[in-house]
Amino acid sequence: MPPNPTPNQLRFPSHFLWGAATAAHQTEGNNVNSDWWVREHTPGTSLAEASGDACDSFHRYGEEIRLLAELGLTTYRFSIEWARIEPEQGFVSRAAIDHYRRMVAACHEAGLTPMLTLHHFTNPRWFAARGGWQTPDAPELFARYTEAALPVLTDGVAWVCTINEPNGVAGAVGQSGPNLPNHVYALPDPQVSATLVLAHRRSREVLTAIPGIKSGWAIATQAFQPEPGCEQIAHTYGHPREDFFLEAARGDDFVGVQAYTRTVIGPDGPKPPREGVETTQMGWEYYPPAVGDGIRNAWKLTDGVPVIVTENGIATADDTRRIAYTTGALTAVHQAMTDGIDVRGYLHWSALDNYEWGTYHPTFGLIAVDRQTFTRTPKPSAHWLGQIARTGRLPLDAAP
Ligand code: GCO
Repeated sequence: MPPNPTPNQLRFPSHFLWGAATAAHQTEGNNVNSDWWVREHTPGTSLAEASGDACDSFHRYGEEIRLLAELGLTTYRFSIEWARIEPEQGFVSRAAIDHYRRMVAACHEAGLTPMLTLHHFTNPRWFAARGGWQTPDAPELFARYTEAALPVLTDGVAWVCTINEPNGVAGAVGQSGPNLPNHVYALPDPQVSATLVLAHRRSREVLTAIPGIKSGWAIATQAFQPEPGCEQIAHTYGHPREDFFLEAARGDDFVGVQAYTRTVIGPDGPKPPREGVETTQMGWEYYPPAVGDGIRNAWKLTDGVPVIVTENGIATADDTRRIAYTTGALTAVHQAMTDGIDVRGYLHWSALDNYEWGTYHPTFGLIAVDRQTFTRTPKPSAHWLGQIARTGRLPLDAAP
């Protein structure tokens, strides 16, 4: 770690990846062959809004890629959509492959390092209709999709995330629904958790055969913090929801940590945010150090696999809180690195205000998107993070 220039700044290494992240379904628009599109349009759906055109990134990806590079960021994490690449089982769309190859090329032209996610929550309709992750051959089908996507990945993509938040994917099958309180993380279905681990491994077998690709998966870390005497309760609660998936990342090239808030565990399990604490548009406690907890848990449970923060951010309409939150989060990242943890990068969630799985209300973006014209407008936080990326120095004057 380079020494800190002044007490009011923290310095990051020059090779550190600085970026922002999105996911296909949340930004592309008209993802009509996906199970989420079906869910959004099923009569009586519990979702408040459908994704519709989203940010029209399917056509306008070049704008955000150019903007992120101009801001000073060096890395763009986005996902490619299985439902577009394989809209019917066994039919691989060359046009979709070409589309994603153009996105990778646009990143290279702009000087951005692309990180690609193969699966970010959405499935092709046909995959969902035949049982999704509950079928024993799902890992095989996912491996075949990984093979189909290789022409995109072999265009110079160094970082590949197989599955985004498998703990969320398995949780959605295990225990979910509108009645689950906001502070309770859904309990994954153990069978689905095991299937996802197999899918991740089969996909990595395909990827590790390609020189130059580093692969891993990205886990939702939840900073379970036991009250005194509640350590065992926290372990029992946290293991199937987080630790199981981090343990499965042992031996991977990297592990993605995604962190937003913490969950305090009392004698009766998870507790809602205390009365009066600041919460975000998601109803989550404003807690910037959460990412530090996630990094430390990942490092410990993987026996030292390099960490990349693949998502971290805040849903807020007040961009000054985004800067304050991110200052706190990056301070925690820096502290983990000072303590000897190998953290390779920080990718903010999200590059754009986008579709938050049922609603456009929470705004996570560094860049605002006009819902009528699709005009992209960087917020002050985007310029602020870009400046940190350019200089490798985090100013502490906006400390939370
Ligand atoms: C997730 C996803 C993102 C979300 C983000 C904010 O964690 O659910 O990876 O798609 O938009 O986390 O909730």
